[in-house]
Amino acid sequence: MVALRVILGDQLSASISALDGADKDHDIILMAEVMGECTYVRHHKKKIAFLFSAMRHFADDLKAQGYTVRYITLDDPENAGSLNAEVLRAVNDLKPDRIIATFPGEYRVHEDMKRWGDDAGIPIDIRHDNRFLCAPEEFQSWAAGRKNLRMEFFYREMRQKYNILMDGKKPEGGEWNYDSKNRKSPPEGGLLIPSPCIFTPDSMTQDVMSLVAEKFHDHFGDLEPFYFAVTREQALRVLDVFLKERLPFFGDYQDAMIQGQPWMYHSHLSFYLNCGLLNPLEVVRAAEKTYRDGKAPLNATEGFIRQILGWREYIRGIYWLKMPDYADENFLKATRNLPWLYWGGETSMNCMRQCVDETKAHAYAHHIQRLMVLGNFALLAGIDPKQVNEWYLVVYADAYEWVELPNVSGMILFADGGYLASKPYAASGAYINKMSDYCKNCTYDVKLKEGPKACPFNYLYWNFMIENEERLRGNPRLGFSYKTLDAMSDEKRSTVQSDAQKFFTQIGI
Ligand code: FAD
Ligand code: DLZ
Ligand code: SF4
Repeated sequence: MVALRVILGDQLSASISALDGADKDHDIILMAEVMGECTYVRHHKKKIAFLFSAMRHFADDLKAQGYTVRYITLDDPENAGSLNAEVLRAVNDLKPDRIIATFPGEYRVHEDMKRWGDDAGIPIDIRHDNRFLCAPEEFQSWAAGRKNLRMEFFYREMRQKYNILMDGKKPEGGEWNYDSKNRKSPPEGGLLIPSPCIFTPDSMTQDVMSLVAEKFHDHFGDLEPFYFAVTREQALRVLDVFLKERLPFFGDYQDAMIQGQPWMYHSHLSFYLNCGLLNPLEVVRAAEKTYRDGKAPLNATEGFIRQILGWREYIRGIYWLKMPDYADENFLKATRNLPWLYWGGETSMNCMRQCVDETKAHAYAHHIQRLMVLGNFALLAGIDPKQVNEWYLVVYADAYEWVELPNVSGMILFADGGYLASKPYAASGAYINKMSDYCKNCTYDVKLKEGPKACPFNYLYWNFMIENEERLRGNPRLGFSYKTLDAMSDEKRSTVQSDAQKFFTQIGI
């Protein structure tokens, strides 16, 4: 019996279920760099280089462990261009008896994968992705009968299930959530933020970089300098340095944004978690140990663990629960085009420029930049969810549809009508001014509400409330905003609308 065991680019874990029970003497592992996966959306150059290099290093590790690996490089003259075609080609060449794969991260790939067996004329075994902590079926049972899902309750169950930060049956310290102690504004005198953990590209990464520079020169984003971890050993080093240097301050400055500081006290682990170099449970347990050893406070540790044990699993649960319809949701009927400024076009909005420039340079932006600057703008400007989703999937090195789509359609755009979030995360310039130093260097004035010098977020916020009045007025959490809008004079309302229209014309949407 010979099995063809397929490992995708985001399944780079030695414990991946596709390898369970592998017979090193007979089975063959297939890994393939394919144009189809790089261009179904035109991924950021750094993201492609990162994944190809991590794939090649992982394949070498497997070979060193005695596996037979059929690794197809992008420039292989025989490369058939897609995962489907590479699986078929391998079956034709190697004549295996069956195909074994692990459940993929995207709905479109799962639809294809289900057909691999029939297309090849042999059975296929698609196994659970055991790296996640809540299986899609388990999430479905949790969600059954609930009208609105809220992460907090899901998270508490996950804490108990995995016995993380528990004191017997009670949460450690008596509270489930310490956010009231988190989220400080950046202090006036600045912060001493440690440098990120970076790596010099080895010859394998350099080969990949040349390939990416040649084949994807017209994709968005800077390829160089390249400094990501590309092996498990390096990813473990990033984790270690995070726990020592950044975790203690993670909670305090979780929502802070400082010009020229893309990395802040965040972990920068999403790249490695999402492609399999790190396992979420090992990261969560390592953070808990740091707290138990007295090396990080509870508010920071709980806040960090909640992101992985809570948000990450919850987001994935929603994706598999709601697909494929979720991708077409547009509750607010938003239809404007994504403005060119998201691709690096000129803008006078300093916050947007900083976040786009950092995204272009690093294929990374931290959560609050994605949510409250880039996302808030897309929400207030009424940008078509399809275009916003595509942008987020392209530009971040940690983006796969299972995690990108619910964050974009559910969390920032309220496109699902409130399934994931109880209200839209809409905010005026005051929020950005409170949590960042961007406004100090902006040509707009965050204190002005109208006119050409006013911060666009200020009038876009009210324009958004007016444009969506019919759909949002009934939301109890927006009661205060609609009360304020009701008290607005007709003249003020029309100034808001005309300022917004002028701004949309100016940015070409
Ligand atoms: P940290 O701030 O250090 O957080 C620790 C970990 O928690 C992250 O590595 C991540 O695994 C997890 N996490 C935190 N928040 C979320 C969340 N909302 N959803 C899922 N996991 C979370 N994350 C992605 O991994 N891929 C994406 O494509 C992605 N797209 C996003 C789009 C939008 C509009 C928003 C608002 C958020 C998105 N996120 C995405 C979530 C979050 O912004 C990133 O996980 C985080 O910025 C990654 O940086 P970090 O590793 O330094 O995170
Ligand atoms: C993102 C990505 C890219 C850019 N390239 C490849 C590739 O060439 N080969 C591969 O197996 N996987 C790649 N990936 C990751 C896949 O897109 C990912 O496995 C699916 O989207 C499922 O999550
Ligand atoms: Fe952004 Fe407005 Fe502040 Fe300028 S003034 S940085 S546009 S929030």
